Amino acid sequence: MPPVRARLSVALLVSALACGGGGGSDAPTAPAAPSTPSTPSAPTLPTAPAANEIIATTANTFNPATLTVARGTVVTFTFQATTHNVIFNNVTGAPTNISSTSSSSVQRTFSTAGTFGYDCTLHAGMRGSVVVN
Ligand SMILES: [Cu+2]
Repeated sequence: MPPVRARLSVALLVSALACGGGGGSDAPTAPAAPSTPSTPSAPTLPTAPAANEIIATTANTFNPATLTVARGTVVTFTFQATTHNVIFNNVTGAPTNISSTSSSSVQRTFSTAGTFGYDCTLHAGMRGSVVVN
């Protein structure tokens, strides 16, 4: 418990500050308007792929470009709003191609070990691969 004098000093200091250092006007200042919290907009891009998911993006890329999975894994190809297809290289064990689609998800099972490259034939250079161990 501090001595009474100490507490009194604090009280005097507070009142000195409250009167604004010997100022004149007592005009009340308008309180600051409460800031309106901005509502964060849900990001649409880029969307991080889930495990065993490849996203065909509106930026004409496959994300991830290379996905490595264990044999027997079901991979989900998720197509954003842009139309893409998935045409696998002609390699034994490659899954069935995915014809042009958008705003949907298509699953393919990779049952054979190997590297399975694929292209979207609608967009030059849009390609990826699935490495199956
Ligand atoms: Cu494409």
